[in-house]
Amino acid sequence: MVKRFEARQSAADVCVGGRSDMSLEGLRRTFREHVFYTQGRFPMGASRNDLYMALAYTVRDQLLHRWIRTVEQLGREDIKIVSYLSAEFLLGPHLENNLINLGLYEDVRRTAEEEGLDIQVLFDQEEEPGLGNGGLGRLAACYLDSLATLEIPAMGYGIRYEFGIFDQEIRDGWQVEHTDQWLRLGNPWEIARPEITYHVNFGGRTEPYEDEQGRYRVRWIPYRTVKGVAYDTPILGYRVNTCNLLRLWKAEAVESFEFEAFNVGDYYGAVDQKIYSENITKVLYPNDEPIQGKQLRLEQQYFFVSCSLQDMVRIYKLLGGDLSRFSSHFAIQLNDTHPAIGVAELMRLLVDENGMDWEPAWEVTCNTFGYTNHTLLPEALEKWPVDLFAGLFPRHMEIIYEINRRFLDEVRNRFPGDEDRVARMSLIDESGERYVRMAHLACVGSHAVNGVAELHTRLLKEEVLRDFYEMMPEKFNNKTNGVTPRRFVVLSNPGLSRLITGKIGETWVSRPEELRRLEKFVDDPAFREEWRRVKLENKKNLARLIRERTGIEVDPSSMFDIQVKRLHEYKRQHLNVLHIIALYNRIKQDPAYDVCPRTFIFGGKAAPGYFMAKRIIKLINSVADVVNHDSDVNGRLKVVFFPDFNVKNAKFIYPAADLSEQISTAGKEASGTGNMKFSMNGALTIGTLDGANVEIREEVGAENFFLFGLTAEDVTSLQKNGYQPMEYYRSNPELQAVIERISSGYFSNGDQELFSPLVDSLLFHDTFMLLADFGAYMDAQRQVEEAYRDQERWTRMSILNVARMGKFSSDRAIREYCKDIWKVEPVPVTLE
Ligand code: Z57
Repeated sequence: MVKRFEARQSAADVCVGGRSDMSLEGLRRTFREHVFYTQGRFPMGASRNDLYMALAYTVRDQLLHRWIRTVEQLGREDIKIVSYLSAEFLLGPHLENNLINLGLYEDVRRTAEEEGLDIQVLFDQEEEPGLGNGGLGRLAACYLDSLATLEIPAMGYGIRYEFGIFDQEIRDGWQVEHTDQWLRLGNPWEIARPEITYHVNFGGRTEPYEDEQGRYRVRWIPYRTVKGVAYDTPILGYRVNTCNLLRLWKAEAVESFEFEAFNVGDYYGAVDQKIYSENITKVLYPNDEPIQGKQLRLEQQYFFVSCSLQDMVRIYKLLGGDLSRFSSHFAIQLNDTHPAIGVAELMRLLVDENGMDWEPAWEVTCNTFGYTNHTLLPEALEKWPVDLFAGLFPRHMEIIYEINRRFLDEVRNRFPGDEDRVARMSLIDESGERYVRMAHLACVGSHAVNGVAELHTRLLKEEVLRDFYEMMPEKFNNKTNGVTPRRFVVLSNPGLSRLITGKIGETWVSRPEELRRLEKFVDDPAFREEWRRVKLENKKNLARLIRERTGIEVDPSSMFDIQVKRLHEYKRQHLNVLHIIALYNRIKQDPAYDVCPRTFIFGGKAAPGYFMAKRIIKLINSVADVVNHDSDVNGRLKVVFFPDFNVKNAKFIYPAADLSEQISTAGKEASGTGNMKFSMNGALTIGTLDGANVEIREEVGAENFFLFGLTAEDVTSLQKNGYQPMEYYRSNPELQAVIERISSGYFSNGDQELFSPLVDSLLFHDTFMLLADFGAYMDAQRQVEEAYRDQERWTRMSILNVARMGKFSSDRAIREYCKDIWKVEPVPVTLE
């Protein structure tokens, strides 16, 4: 496959090319060496994977110098390091992203071409590390990208799941899950650090004792011990030398000679122990929302948090630091409550393991932690049964009781006689079975608490964390989410990136406020023409992929109306389906009905145990089967469920969208980040006043956004006054006809049972108020249609969306975290 080699310097592409510190000839030589020395192949015998691996190692070599220089900086005592603790990091493929950030994309593409290789084929070979479920995990990945780009010394800490989020197949319209095997062919992006290990304890009991100074102390006598091993992945910033580190922990059994001491001669006991230990990091829980009381999940959380905190304490001690000043060297962010046990663990490390007194240790702890909340759904707030918690972590349980005792004293001081408030705020829920409330622990143990969009933060203050806000308002702040324009525009949408760069230069990639300069071109018909050409090209690419993955033919000149995100009732994919059926009914009633040709595209995974979500997937596919083959429709409407939506596929989906569906029940979606990815790629949004939609609409202008539906306040008051979905049903004949289509069995070969759980839930409960919003949604869709028919108008709106989305860069979000919460400054890295 490798044909010829001549050194030739390529002209740097304006957008994805750029400078490099290696000649083309050097790249070519390194690549060939990796084919031979790393993969053990002659060029002719190299498989596609060998070639991918060789290229990945070639690129990784380019990162290492920067990485080592960055890690050296982390060892300076005069700098402060951000530690981002997250149970999920949904990184997506590394190769293309690293090439863009290095500025080597164009050089490497040409070098590959000269070797007779299509670089896209090599990109395709990379299995993405799917170490996350959805928004929360992807946000963590965007934040790592921005931290490095802004030259902030930072570490990500998490779990090296052997099996990430499952692969989704659609079989007969149903979701079928397959275990992910991202490590099967090896992972060239990680470096194992077998010498960086920590012991993590579980179970057992505690015991008081007196130390040398005669002070009262407690020691933990655990029942079992697991070893955590570090695996490091370099995270390079965009066109900078900062290359931070993502450290993921793998669980292993402690060395066998050590547990021989525990279980004398019990070989099979030792084998069981080994299997049991390695279980901890086997698999990601595939649930985007709550996981009820699964012991292994709690073990995962403590496992990675304990390893990470021990690592920070070790690094800090290497600097000769005095632990009372720990918080001036580390700012730790808790990505949701999953790592919140860290508050108790840091206290244990400081007090039990390092002999600090409680009060100074508590001050260090509070100054170190910040907590980000990501949900308003009450059922998603994590809590653990006290028995389970105390059984696994007897010492942490005691520490939490002590934190609680002191905290509730303060509450009583501030609000004398208000025992209801004390019960509401307690770290322990004692209203029935006793639970540890992780969000309360996180709030009390952090100096900063933030929501992820303005509306979300306001609702946190008013509802979910209201008591905490009343007592400590100074802790609360908003940090509206953002996404990285590197992956979601430059990498995903090279056509649009080139068009933009041709007009305003390439600085927008790091400073997307500059996209505003596109506004002055909205009146240029030639520019609008170009803009449409780019979109059409992206739609053709997606159409090709849809044909490959589903066999469905879609028309790239139809409106691409897309909803991709985890399947959840609050996100209301089924409201979108109701609209499709309504249009279908209009056509059936009058085949001459002038419908705007549309392709409805859905994608997203359902938690394997989430019955309703899986039924919604089946409904989408059943409606697709009927609509796509109906001769009255005659191809004017197409419905597609794109299987296995993930970061890799997302690259083809966001850039191809005309319309972005952001239709959650107001007050339920904390922020949303897909909404930002769509709009940055020139899609217009149809959406509710929920999460960051509110701010997107403010930025792009109300006239460039299709708003509909109840407000969060409307939702609350409707609920309070006894919401009756039947009233909406009775007063809307079109809605009745839509529901009738489903319940009659029209989409299920006459089976009236298949969708009855969905229909009944809508008619009799409708927790997420689809029926209340149906009419408004239909009206807004009518406006969408009208706007789309006027392509010049639509293009203007699309351009203005892109031009005004600068705020939603994760760089802006990270700058705010740095200034308001972490108090950290950039530390540029030099290579010499
Ligand atoms: C998750 O992906 C999110 C919240 C959660 O509590 C869990 Br668990 C997983 C999402 C929110 O639903 C989105 O609205 C938000 O944009 C995202 O987190 C990032 O903040």
